[in-house]
Amino acid sequence: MTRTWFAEAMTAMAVAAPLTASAQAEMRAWNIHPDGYPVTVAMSYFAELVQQGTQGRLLVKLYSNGSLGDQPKAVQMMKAGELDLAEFNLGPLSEAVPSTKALTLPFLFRDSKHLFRQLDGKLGEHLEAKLKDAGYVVLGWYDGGARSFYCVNKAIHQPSDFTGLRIRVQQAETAIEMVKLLGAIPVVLPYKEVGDALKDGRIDCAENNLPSYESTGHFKLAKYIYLSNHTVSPEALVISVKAWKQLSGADQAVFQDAGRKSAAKMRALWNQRVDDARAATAKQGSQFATMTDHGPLIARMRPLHQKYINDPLTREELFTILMD
Ligand code: BDP
Repeated sequence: MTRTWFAEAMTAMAVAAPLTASAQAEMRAWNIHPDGYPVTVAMSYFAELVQQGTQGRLLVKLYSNGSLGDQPKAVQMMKAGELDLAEFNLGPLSEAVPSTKALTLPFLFRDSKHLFRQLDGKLGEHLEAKLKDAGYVVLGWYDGGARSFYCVNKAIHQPSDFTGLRIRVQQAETAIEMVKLLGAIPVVLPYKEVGDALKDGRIDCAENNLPSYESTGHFKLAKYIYLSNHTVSPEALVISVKAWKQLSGADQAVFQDAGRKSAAKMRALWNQRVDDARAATAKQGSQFATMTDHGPLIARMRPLHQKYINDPLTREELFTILMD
């Protein structure tokens, strides 16, 4: 695949003449979710705001539903200059930016409110600087939801029920370690393969937030859900530093403003979507077990928490969060 139309247009303009009022460039944006999902709605809104704010000079074309591939593929494409923007989950993204791993630890944030109180302040600025060094400019922090486990054949009620289960996780060290500490077997799989793996028995369980549990149809395959809410971490709307540098200062301001507004929209849509997903899946047979005592599960995570407290790359972030 060649570089994006945007990159070509910008390079040509730099050589030829300043950007004229009528010149138009298209930017490519990646997203894993389907139409109607809060992330997709918010990204479409972002695209609209960019188009308005640049008087139609810059168009953001949204490739949703993972039509360009999974997140690891999108990361590669962004590096190669084949993608300009994306909405990334921090789990896999943090593999490229280790200091952001702190935010992907299980049982760190109580809920999204707790998360965003931190992320919309100094901690967010700090992480944004790290992500920028790694090639990503954060335009908005989206809600990644609270993730819980769901299984095909077995209802989970307590930590010992996890023993020996094969659980799909994202390509993220903290998720892999978490599952090991539960006495289960982590199976790393791309998001789009989880449904088939639940069907053909490659995995017994997966973990995700309720809107994804519903939108992927996993609820039809794995009806036993254990509301552990173990991970509450963000997702980020990012633009590659490469594309960012090709924007004028005025256009960068348009993108930043559009990013902020799209994040506000996404977060506003999210909680309702969680409630709706729970009601819809329960109606179709999903069985929800609530975790009454978080203590035993948190106790199992101690080595993981300890590791990140000891690691100079994540210690500062963790202390900032824990002191809140
Ligand atoms: C969803 C996230 C998406 C991840 C997916 C996963 O929104 O970015 O790719 O989980 O588990 O909740 O891979």
